[in-house]
Amino acid sequence: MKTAIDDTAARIAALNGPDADRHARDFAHLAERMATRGIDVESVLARLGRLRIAVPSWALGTGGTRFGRFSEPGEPTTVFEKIDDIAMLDALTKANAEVSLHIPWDEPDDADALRAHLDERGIACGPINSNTFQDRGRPVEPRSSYKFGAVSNAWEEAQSRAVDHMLQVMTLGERLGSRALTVWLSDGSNHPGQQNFRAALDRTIDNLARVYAALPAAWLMYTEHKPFEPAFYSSVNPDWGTSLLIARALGPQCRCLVDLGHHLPNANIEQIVATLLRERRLGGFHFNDSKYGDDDLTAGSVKPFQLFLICNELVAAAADGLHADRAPDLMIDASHNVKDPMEDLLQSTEAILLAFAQAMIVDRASLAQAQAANDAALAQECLQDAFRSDVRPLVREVRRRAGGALHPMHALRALGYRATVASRRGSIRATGL
Ligand code: PSV
Ligand code: MN
Repeated sequence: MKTAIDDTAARIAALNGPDADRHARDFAHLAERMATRGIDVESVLARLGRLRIAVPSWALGTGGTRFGRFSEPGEPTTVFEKIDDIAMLDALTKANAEVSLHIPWDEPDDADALRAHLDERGIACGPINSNTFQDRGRPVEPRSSYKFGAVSNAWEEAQSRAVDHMLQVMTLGERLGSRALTVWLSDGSNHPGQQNFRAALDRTIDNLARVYAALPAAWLMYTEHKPFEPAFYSSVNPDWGTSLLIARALGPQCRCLVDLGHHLPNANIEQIVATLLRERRLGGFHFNDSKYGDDDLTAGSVKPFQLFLICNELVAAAADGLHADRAPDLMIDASHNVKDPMEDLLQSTEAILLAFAQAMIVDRASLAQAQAANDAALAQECLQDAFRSDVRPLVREVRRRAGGALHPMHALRALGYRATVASRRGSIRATGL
């Protein structure tokens, strides 16, 4: 089934052609400026080239709201087709060779066949997500339903069902080559008094400990916090502090996952990230952006400076040797209501790479000196200088050398990928989340 991306590399190279000279000039100019400032351009390019941004399997179809959903022609309907789409994204960006699967949304009938497909397409299985927030329309005994929560539910039947599911997801993940389980819980309450807060947290930790006990040695478990939705009065893991508390209670293989949309308004996410890094408990990210709540918008589209400041903490921590054993996993968690999901994922990937590139050219020695001297203006200047730099030539150069596209989104359109898959897959589909 190697149809759509067979001759992609040659076509991408051809599409790069008309802009090659201009890019070469832009890159040479930037490289020269960086060299005069004592920045090792090749080292920045190498570090940028190592970044891998996982694509969530649930974001390849159009998202939607409870008010409606408007599907795109040629949306993938199977996990195999989703992997094909990710392979195309990676052919363009050379930074997306990883999928984060959501189970049972993308549960394969045949795990070995999916593993073979992943290998053939060159896509790794990143952190795998358990889903204990939907009964998925199948008949369930009331006491086993997730209606009143999963691991925190007052009823043991629901708790056990959730634990069994997470164990099964780990078994599947092992067969697919994953090395981490991401646990986001919708558990919480909608009414004051509905839930005994302390007992709910006790049950959550006790049940997650059952899952943790089965973690393979090379695996990590990630706890993802979120303040509200779908529970609108309280969530059992509402904030980074509780997430850290759970991770600590479980053990060293448990770390916290930060979804940028899972914070109350104006939270200082970069400081949260720095604190989790300090504690060696930052497992990974779900990158997206938001204006009002958990909007799941394109990464960096609303608050690019925040994204840069977060990447700045990551780059600084890496320079200080934190998490040298295993860098935090970088994943996108977005939902596309009006855009072609693939185009949106390319835009998120671009924004994340640009923010990292900016963070990598921060003059850290000057910043440290300014901080030590309590020189607030100079410290801010160090960050602004990097943030206001146009680092697009760096990101493009990394891609060009790897055989990717100078302009991924335009290349995707020029390749006619969506039309090609629409003719094969059909034009009106109703998948998505
Ligand atoms: C919840 O809002 C979340 O951020 C979790 O990561 C879920 O797994 C994902 O979105 C999809 O619902
Ligand atoms: Mn998330």
